[in-house]
Amino acid sequence: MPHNQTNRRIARRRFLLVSLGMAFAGALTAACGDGADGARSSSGAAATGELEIVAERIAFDKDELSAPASRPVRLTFLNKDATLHNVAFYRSEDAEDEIFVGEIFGGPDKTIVYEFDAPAEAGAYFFRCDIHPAQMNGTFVVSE
Ligand SMILES: [Cu+2]
Repeated sequence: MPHNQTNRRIARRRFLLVSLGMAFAGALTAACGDGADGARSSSGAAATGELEIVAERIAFDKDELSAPASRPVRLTFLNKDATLHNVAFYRSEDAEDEIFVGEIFGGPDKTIVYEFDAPAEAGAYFFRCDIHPAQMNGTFVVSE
């Protein structure tokens, strides 16, 4: 009967979804396993697009941030200064074409989490603090 067939199809699809979900969880676990020793490269790069940066005395603690193309980026930004800062990403140093402009906020010792998608094209992009562009800037490296 057609009705039974439909039910079977739905059941099958559900099974597929569950399988995919488990594969995804497995991939996440594997990715976390890579950083289990707590060691991070100076670029803050991780397979998941998890990044960290700190502002202190009108300077960032790193001049390079790396993320995989087209993946969500989650940047945890700690502002140790009372001064207003942000992290803003642009396609080039002229800062005309924005990728993501983070909210400007003041510390001291306050954290904000920025979430955005990395560009689809691999390459070297640009980031800066919009308040102190000359002192606080770096390269945003997007890899395949
Ligand atoms: Cu700043």
